Amino acid sequence: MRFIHTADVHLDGEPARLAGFAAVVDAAITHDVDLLIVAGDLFDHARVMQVTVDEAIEELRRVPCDVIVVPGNHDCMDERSLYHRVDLTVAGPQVHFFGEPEGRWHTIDALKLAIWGRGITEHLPTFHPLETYRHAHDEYWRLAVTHGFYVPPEETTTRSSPITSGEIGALTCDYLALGHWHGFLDVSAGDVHAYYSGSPSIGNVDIHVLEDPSVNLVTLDPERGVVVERVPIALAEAPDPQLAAAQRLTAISRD
Ligand SMILES: [Mn+2]
Repeated sequence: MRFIHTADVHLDGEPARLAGFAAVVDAAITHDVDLLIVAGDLFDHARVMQVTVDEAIEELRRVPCDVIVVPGNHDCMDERSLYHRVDLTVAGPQVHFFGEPEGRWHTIDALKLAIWGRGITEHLPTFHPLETYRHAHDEYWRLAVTHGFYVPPEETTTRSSPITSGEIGALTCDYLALGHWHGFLDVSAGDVHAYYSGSPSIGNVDIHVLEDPSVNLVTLDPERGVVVERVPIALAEAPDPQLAAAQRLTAISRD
């Protein structure tokens, strides 16, 4: 069984960001995967225009496999959330949205796969995305999907939605799909393969990480275990370097 993990698409009406998401969907089709995971921040903010929502739904409609979407901090499940007016599941029965405050498990029996997903309800230092994870589904491959700020071993943070290395190592899943950091990053701990995928749009890449857009292609194999490959995605149009630089400046000023 193989899946693609992406995050931090930040759709906001900017063509480069929609192109990034379209390239992710193309990759899911090309690699013929069984599942696509979007680990938060599919949208950039709660006030995106309906045309941007419709473009996202059109892309989700093209996905030929199951799709997991969890909210991030930019599209979090607070009282102003855009998900109170946007139902992504209208794109088709393949779309699974995880809006529950405590998270939930979802199983796909045909793949012997269980997915725990939880989005951000309030982006605060006191909100620990992994806090409500509970072990289940012994007999299946287990994935967890969430969004937050990674804290290495022996370190502490005052940043919002922290995910500590200790919390990752204490999970009982095979792979943890993370969003929030805009570059590829391996944060595996204990027996848990944990990764950030980075953002699929070059225009989103923050000042710390400037790299070609990619997704994580993950294979779950009974003999080889969890195999993670970082694969480049093909943008329909190469991003204009000046525009990309301007977008990076915008991203920095927003931080
Ligand atoms: Mn984020």
